Order: sequence, then C-alpha cells, then structure tokens
Amino acid sequence: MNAVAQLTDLHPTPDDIIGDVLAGLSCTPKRLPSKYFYDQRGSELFEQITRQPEYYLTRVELVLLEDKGGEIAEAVGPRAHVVEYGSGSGRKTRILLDALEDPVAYTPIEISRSALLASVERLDREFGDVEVLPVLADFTEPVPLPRPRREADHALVFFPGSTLGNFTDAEARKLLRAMHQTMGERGGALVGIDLQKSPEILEAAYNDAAGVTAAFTLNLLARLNRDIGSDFDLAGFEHRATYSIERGCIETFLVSRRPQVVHVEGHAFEFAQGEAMQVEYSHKYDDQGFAALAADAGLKVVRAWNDPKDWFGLRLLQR
Ligand code: AVJ
Repeated sequence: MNAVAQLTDLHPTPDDIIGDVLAGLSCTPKRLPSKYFYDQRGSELFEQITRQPEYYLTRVELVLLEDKGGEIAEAVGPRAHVVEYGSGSGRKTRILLDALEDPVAYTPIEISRSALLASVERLDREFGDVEVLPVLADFTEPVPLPRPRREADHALVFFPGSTLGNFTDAEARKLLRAMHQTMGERGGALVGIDLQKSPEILEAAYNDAAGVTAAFTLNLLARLNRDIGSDFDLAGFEHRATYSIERGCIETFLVSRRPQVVHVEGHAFEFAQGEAMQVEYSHKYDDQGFAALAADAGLKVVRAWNDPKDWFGLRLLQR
C-alpha cells in the first residue's frame, strides 16, 4: 500500500483567512498572521531564504543534526514513531531518520492537504523501510497518532527550524501542551530553537542583501489579494525586520510608504505614511526562557545540543 492511501484525515477546521485578516487590520497597531506566508510562491521564497548567506538558521541546524545524530539516536532510543510538525523539504527528516536506530514509522502532520500530499509523494520514494503515515490535522491541537503496522516503542515529535519562534508566547505554550499530549507518556520531542545572539547577526538574517526576505514578506499581500480579493498595493509597502533584545524577538513589519486606503471585503482600512503593520515574530531563546516555556507544558529539557558557536540548538523534551 502506498503512503497516500494511508492518509488519515482528521478534518482540521479550515483557516478563516478573511476573518483573520479583518481582525488583524482592526487592531492597533495593525497586524497580519504569518501563517499565511506559505502559499506556493511563499514556500519557494522561503526555500530561497534558506540559501542566503545571512540566513544561517537552516545551514547550522542541518550540520548540527548531522554532527549530533549519534548522540540524538542514543538519547531517543530505538523503534521511534517520528512525528513531524509541518512538512518541510524533507532534508532534516532524512538526516534524523538515517541517524535513529530502527525508526518504525514517519508521520508528517499538516493542515494543508496540498502541502501534505506534495511532501508524501517525495517521501514515498525516498523513505524505504519506514512506514509513512501522514495525518491531515492542526498540530496546535492534540493529535491521535495512527498505529504503525509494526509496533513503535514511543513517539518522537520533530519540530525543527525554530518554527516555534513564529508563535506568540501564549500560542507557543498551547502548542507545547498539545505536543505533550500527542507524544504520550513515553514519548519525546526534538525541537529546533534559534538562540539569542548579537542584533547585527539576527537583523542581517532577516534583512538579506539580495532582498529575498523582503520579497517573501511582501508576497503575503499578493497572496491575500489573490485569495480574498483585497487590494494591497505591493509598491506601497516596505519590509522591515528589527530585533528587540528585551523581548528576544525579531519582529517583521510591512511599513506603509505613503498615506493609503486598503479594501478587504467591503471594509476600508486607512494607513498613515510610515505606519508599521506587524506580520511576523521570530523568537530567539536562551536556556532559561526555553526551559520555562517547556516546564509550563509539563515538559523537561532532558538533552541539549548546540552548534560550536551557540547560534542554534536542538532540545530533547520529555515529561
Ligand atoms: C519559519 C521559523 C523557519 O522565522 O526564521 C525566515 C521564517 N521568516 N525569514 C524564521 C522566516 C523570515 C522562519 N521559520
């Protein structure tokens, strides 16, 4: 049986894009949810970001996974059911599955059917012995896992890329509590976190010289114009990403270049010249802050691996 036939559809509540956008534009200051960055073009632009010299996160995490694969495998133990939150390019998954001892199954959890099917098609060809059991669901809620043909020893949730950093503090806490339930009593989670470092390095990573991140941010407006018929003028906004040391957070804005009015579903929203609309958070962690976040969800950091410069970390969480 192929992986597509095994897809478990938990019927996640579809995104309410219009509702989310109207709510965000009605806030002061205005904001838009970053989860809508990832249409097809947005996902392509994100892949391009990961190849920019300033965007160290992906490169450092890949090397870290390669270098610490043996130690991670030992800490995780044999016969894991690997459960990935979101479905990326599959490069990190491949490295993890190759390092682990006798992984039993691989379950990507995705809210987008097209993204899930695309990743599963790739995996089906590449993952050999590991049973692929994709689940269409919202990973910010607890997800009942499909049962592999061969019994697994425990579940290992894999949440790389510092994607946790894109959630607000309250959302991250909720997500970690859901993760705790999904992984079960004997389970664990391997979470990638970007670490606090000098503002110069961080701001360069989110303002690359080639302008790929700016294009990625502006694509959000193009996506909304296409999908909900809004009339954002892309030339009327510019990308800006700044790091707050106090909050340990890169905040990305689209700044209005001039006074203008944007229409969404018959509602008009006025922007002043220089008005900054918040579109993304990227939290950066220190050990204490991350351990506190995990503890709030009843989880302990049982192992920690950083690259030699302490720029990026992998954390193994258990109850
Ligand atoms: C989705 C967490 C991998 O926040 O670093 C990259 C998204 N935004 N550049 C991040 C992103 C701007 C990225 N992750």
